[in-house]
Amino acid sequence: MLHERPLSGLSLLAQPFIYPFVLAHTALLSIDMQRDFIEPGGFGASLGNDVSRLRSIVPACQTMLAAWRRAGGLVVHTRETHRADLSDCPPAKRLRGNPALRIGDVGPLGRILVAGEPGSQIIAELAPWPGEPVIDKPGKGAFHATGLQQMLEQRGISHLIVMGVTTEVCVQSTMREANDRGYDCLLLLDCTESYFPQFKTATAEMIQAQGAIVGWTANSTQLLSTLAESSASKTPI
Ligand code: C5J
Repeated sequence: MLHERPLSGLSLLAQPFIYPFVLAHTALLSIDMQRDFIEPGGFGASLGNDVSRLRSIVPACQTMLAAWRRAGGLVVHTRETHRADLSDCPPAKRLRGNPALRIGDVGPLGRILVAGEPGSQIIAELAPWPGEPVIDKPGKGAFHATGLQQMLEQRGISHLIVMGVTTEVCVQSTMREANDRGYDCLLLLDCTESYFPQFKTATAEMIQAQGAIVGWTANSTQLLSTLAESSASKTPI
């Protein structure tokens, strides 16, 4: 089958310049595409946000996931969740937000941001496939207090292509953590969203400014083209 052949030495048109990567050393990181952020009744909605903004990226994320899986690339998912006893949720985090519905309180999607509750699940359209790593994280950044770095090291991953929500919180925090650890990161702009459009724009600008000081940005169509061209060039005539 085509996808069993490793695709190597790929590159895509990105900002501020070309992003080179090797498929076998690159993971697609899908951040916090959970009901708690995307559906009414969850954490995001409890903070007064319009969650429909986040749902708008789901079709692009689905297309990207399908193409990446078809190419044989590693997909890693994250979820922002806390233990049922909230022992991994610092009071400094819990006591901010909406005093009427805090992390751990029971809302329409179960206990807010608690592992195993309906709200903590990744939405069905972007659900992990069996065998794909899922990182439960108590922080905004996916490296804080998780085994993500060790898992990526074990798999020889040096590059992260990032999608998910929200752009300026968990996505940007994770990219900054990854950048400091030496990963080359690219953010897929049409596969990430914020409750605040101006925050998404600002995040995209600050990531790729100053010669990719945090990383690269591109639309998923660029990555889809790269994967399609690479696949076509390997098809026997
Ligand atoms: C937030 C996240 N926004 N996943 N979490 O609190 O971005």
